[in-house]
Amino acid sequence: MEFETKAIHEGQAPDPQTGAVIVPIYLTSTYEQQAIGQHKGYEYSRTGNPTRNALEEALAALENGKFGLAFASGLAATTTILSLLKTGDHIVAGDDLYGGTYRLLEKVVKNWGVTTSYVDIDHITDFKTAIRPNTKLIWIETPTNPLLKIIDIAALANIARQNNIILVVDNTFASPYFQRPLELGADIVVHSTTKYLGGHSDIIGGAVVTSNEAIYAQLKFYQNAIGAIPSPFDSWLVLRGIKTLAVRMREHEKNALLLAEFLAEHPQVEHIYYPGLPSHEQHQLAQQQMSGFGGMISLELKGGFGEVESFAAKTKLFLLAESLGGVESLLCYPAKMTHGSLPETERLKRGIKDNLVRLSVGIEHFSDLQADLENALSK
Ligand code: P1T
Repeated sequence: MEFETKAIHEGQAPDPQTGAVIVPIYLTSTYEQQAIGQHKGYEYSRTGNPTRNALEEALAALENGKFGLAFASGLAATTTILSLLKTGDHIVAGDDLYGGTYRLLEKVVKNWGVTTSYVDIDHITDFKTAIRPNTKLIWIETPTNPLLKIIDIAALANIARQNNIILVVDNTFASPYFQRPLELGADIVVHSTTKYLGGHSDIIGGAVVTSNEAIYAQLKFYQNAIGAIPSPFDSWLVLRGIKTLAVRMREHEKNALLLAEFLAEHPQVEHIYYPGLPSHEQHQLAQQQMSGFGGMISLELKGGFGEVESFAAKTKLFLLAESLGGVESLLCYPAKMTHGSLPETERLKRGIKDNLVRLSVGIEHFSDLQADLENALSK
């Protein structure tokens, strides 16, 4: 089955009892048991819920994986994965990643006695050098948040396999429509479903997909034991979002490419980051491992914070807000918003400058979005 068909049908067969074409929202916390120890597969909704199960099946199908798990947020999914580690373990992470993931690693996971080394995403051999005898996990995003760097997943999967290390890829920015890390050798894929999978900026959610049965069994146990699960209603909203993922992603990308080309030529723009532009450092790699370049653009404006402030104040369609991946266009200032939890020195070391702006390009008409940016960039 092709991606578009899976998105509409996998895990979403008509309800056997009523024929309802759409998976019902099972608003129940518990299930009657026929006798002690005898039930219909459901005991308690933290452990399992039919609406969530439908979402989990759909998620697995989209990533071409065997098992899916849904969570209350992207960070809930991340925390559950990181719970696989024990005191004394070590993580190697790409240095460009969501500020909240960095905060979790440095302010929470470090307290468990699990440390993280950050490696420059541009130098894959540095990952090899950073591996220690106690390294258990490699964590990357590609494209990265917010600099949209690309890392060779297959090459990194080889390094991970040779060293018996789990490779986790946060696939939030690409979505499974444009990139499927498990096919390239990653062990676990994680998503903030808040973004493209949900697609309408109306829920917070997370997902994990893997084809490794042992990892799945552990994570399934932790999903129930830790309890960071999504509600049936939120599960249903993500499931509904998924149905239109393919058509939305095509529109996000079409608009983003045109806007990136426009911005690259604009005199007020100092630098542009979009993997779909031939000028992007890893454009060829992006072409190889992704089937499209996505809807995220970052840019550095000529000038500093003052110019960014005025730009953000002038856009009307690009709303100043955290998050991404919804149908509406958003503008974010990473230094103070998504990456505000990084100490300034760490932020600057990673190349997140004071004049960096991130755009989540929505699916409005391109000409309106271009006019909005053109107006905001005018002196
Ligand atoms: O917000 P939450 O659903 O918990 O997802 C966390 C998360 C994980 N991974 C990536 C790549 C992310 O971008 C995020 C959340 N990011 C934003 C809110 C943002 O504006 O970048």
